[in-house]
Formats: sequence, C-alpha cells, structure tokens
Amino acid sequence: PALVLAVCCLWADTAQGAELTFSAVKNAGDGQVDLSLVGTAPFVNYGFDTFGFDGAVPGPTFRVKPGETLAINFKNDLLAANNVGCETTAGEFCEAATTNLHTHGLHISSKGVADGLAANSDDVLVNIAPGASALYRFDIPQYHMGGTHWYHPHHHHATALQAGGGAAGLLIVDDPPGYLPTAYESMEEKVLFISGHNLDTLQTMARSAQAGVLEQAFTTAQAAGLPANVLLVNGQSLPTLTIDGNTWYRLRMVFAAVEQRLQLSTTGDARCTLKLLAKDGVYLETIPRDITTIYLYPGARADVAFSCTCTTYPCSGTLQSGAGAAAGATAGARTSAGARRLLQRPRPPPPPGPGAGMMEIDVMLFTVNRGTSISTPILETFTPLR
Ligand SMILES: [Cu+2]
Repeated sequence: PALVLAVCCLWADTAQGAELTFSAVKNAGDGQVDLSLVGTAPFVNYGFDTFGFDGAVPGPTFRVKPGETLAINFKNDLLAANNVGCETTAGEFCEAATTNLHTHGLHISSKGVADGLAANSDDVLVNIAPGASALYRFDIPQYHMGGTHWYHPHHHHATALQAGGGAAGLLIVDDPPGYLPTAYESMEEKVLFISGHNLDTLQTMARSAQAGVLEQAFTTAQAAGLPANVLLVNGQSLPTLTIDGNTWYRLRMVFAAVEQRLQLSTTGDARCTLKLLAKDGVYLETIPRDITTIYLYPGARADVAFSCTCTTYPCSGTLQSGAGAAAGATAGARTSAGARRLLQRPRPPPPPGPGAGMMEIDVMLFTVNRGTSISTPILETFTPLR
C-alpha cells in the first residue's frame, strides 16, 4: 500500500500526462511589446520559484517576419538585494540580478546603445541593473531565412543561472508566404520548448552567486522525493500532445539547457514518421530528410515534420531520449559515401565532465486520433532558396 501511495502522489504532484499547452504568441508586426524578467516564476509545482520571463517558464513566443523589427521594452524585475558583486562571491557566479537579452540564432547586429544606437540589438555586454528597463530593437534583415530560434539573458557570470533556471523563450522568424511548397507551408505547427534543469547544478550556482533564487532548489526536490534532473516541454513535465493520424505536423523544437543532451525517438503503438526540415534555424539544403532520431545539444533547434498512424484508433506513443535511439537511426538511414567515411573513423571518446551526458528520460506522450486524412500525404523534395 505504501508503494501505491507514493506512485499516486508523485504522479499527481507533477501533473504528468496533462495536455500540452503553449505560451502566448507575440507578433513583432503588432508593435512594441513589454517583457519582464522575474525571479518569482513557479518551478512547475516543486514549491520554489525560479527565473522566468513574464512570470513563466518558458516566456512568450515571439514571431517576426524578415524585414520587420522586434521591439521590446525590457524590464529587469529581479531584486537588487540578490545582485551580489563578482568581487564578493566565492566563485565565478555573481551579479545574479543583472541581466540583458540575447537572441540565440538570429543573424542581426550585435551592437547596442553603447555603440550609439537608440536601442539595443543583440549586444550581450549590455548590463541592465535590477529595477531598470532597456529598449531593444532587433532589426531582422529582409534576407533573413525563416527559422526556429530562442532568446535568453546573456549577462556573463549569471547566464547559466538565469537561462538554465528557466528565463528563456521561443523566437520564430516566419517564412515569407510561398517560400515553401503548400504541403510544408500548410502544416500545423507545434512548438516544443524543451528545457533541461539540473537542480543540483542550479542550486550550486545559485548558492555560489548568493542569488536568492534557486538556492534551495535541489534540497527542496530531494525532500519532496521529486526528480532533480528535470526536463520540461513548454514548462510541463511529461505532457501529452494530441494529434490527428495521417497528418503532418511541423514540430519546432528547442533544447533550452546549459548542459546535457537529448537523443529523441518515438516508441509505442503509434507508427510515426520523422522528417528533418531544419537544424538550428537553417533549412537543410534539400528537404525533407528521413530520420529516426533527433539529436539536440544545449541551445540546439530542430524543425521536424511528424506524422503518425494507428492500426486501431486512437493509439499512443512516447517521445523519449535514450541510447536506444542511436541503433534505430543507423539501421534505417541511407548512408552516403561521405557519411560512410565518417563512420569508419574511430569514435571520439564521450564528452568529459559531469552533466555532459545524454538524458535518458521520457520527454512527451502523444495520443493519435483518427482525423480526416486516410493516408499520410507525400512530402515532395524541395530545395529552399538561400
Ligand atoms: Cu544562447
């Protein structure tokens, strides 16, 4: 009976299996938006707070078209009392309440007010003190490729703590109309903002920086019997994505993390097809590419066309990260001459140091309903314009 009780309550506490939700979308074309960084965003329902934009993990999703300007009035709502200077803290982590904004992946100016601009672009050396605001204007060039990117603070000595704690969000550059063939352009998009939070690392950094936020993260999780190496999708632990069978979805995936990596594949009754469209916000030279495994390292993005069918509807599956995915990838993949040469080289040793390893974890559940399509549409081969 004790075991049953434990299973019941751990499940209930983390609300696993709940339907996947999505952050608010803010379009650059609608004008300047306000954004604030707080240290009071609830960390799932672990009972402690973390860093987050607009009070949540992840923050809002920004969408911008090539040629547009993403204008943000950014307010640092972190507490001055938590901004302990680098000459005072013991290690490399300090100034935990100083921040700025970085647009990870955009090909834009890295200049800011210090360079004489009226507002900051992607200048990671900007220091926004607790309580202060700053204006950002990210001018997206007309020639910018459409893609999946993300944003997070980049104040040195506090980046890993703030971004790793949850201060991050998705940033999408939209494809111009007609850029992709209809079969691609008409795909329903599902944003998967996958964030990794190693509470042990976060607590160590937070205590070192005397950050006020996250200093009890690991201790609290341990006391509650909750996992300390946490993976969230759109801020939820093991949510469920419900989709229609025989229908292509465009998964816009980000791995927002400062350590570890993911090796994703699907298991379950649902038979699913994965086709890679873009990596790190850049389209493949020719799309799509048949894959069985999605590799994500910290900061990486993958745009994947995803379709599932059931023998009997509805059916279900799991998107999981694990070593088993690698074998499947090799078995099914077509191997080019170049790739064969690479495969014949001796394998490099695994990455050194703690936390560099792959997370073995169930990431997301999915349920496949019958839908209206009786067969999965063929995706024509296409070479996106560069
Ligand atoms: Cu980054």
